[in-house]
Amino acid sequence: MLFCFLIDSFIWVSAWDGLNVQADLTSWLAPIVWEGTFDPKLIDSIYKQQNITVATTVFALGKYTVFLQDFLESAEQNFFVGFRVHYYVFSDHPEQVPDVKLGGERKLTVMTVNSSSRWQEMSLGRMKRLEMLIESGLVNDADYLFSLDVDTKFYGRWGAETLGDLIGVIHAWYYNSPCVLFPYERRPESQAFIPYSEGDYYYGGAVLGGSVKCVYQLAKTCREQLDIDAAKSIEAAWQEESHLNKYFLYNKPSKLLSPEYSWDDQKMKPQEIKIIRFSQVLKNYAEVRPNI
Ligand code: UD2
Repeated sequence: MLFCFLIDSFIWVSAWDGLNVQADLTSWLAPIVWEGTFDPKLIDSIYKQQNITVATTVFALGKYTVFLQDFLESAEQNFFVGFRVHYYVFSDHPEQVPDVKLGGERKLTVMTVNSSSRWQEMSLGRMKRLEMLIESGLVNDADYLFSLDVDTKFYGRWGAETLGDLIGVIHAWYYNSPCVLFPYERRPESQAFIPYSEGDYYYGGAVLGGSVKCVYQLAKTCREQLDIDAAKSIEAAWQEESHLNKYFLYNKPSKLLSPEYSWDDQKMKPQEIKIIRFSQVLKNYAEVRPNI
């Protein structure tokens, strides 16, 4: 177990008794899902008996609609195959949402939203839209809800092993870093502030999920915190990802997904990562974002 603390403004990292980057339980006894920790057929069959529906939101605003085709096609090959899945695609260019052939019992609803001139707003507006989607009652038929980045692709199975009340993913770039190096928001003026003395995991903003009730609480709280920051003209270091990290620090996820579930195509696969299931694709930021 790793503890970080500050003494006389020096940062010490103690109890470095083997930072086990591949532990499969957290210190609050939540499972961390790695290849080899579950039986895919068994776990799918358990949830299939429950006849569940998985809602999945994805946001494609501005030029990010170019990522939709690969995202949806690869999801159809890998994401909850054989389950009832309902995609909600939020876009300011609904006409650019590709017509991807979906498997039986899978559907897609396009949600038209207003454009924005700043990519940061498109990214952090997701919490508010998630909150509103749940309040609208549209996802009442769903048991679980995921929100995923669109500039991504599925490369491997993603199934019922990822289900639980509150789900976060460990960020691919920080799963083997000490917590003092996590890019949490460090300014006390922000609601996302986390002092150097605290922290356990750094979670990626590309994936969040859980029961509809728990995701609602998360989205609502993060939106409220984002609004307080906005009123003070503060934007957290990593926008809503910073607020998500704050939320998960005090509202622990009931299950964590290993970085297999949110890799980055820019990052070489080290030996300890057995499989990459979902990954951020390479993108030319200058080409796809409306501002720097
Ligand atoms: C990181 C996070 C991302 C988010 C962001 C906040 C990972 C892998 N990614 O990615 O989840 O927390 O930091 O700064 O942890 N979007 C649009 N149109 C735009 C810009 C963004 O639709 O013009 C949406 C889209 O769904 C995209 C998401 O917002 O996937 C996040 O934006 P990003 O992928 O450009 O952010 P990035 O790569 O810095």
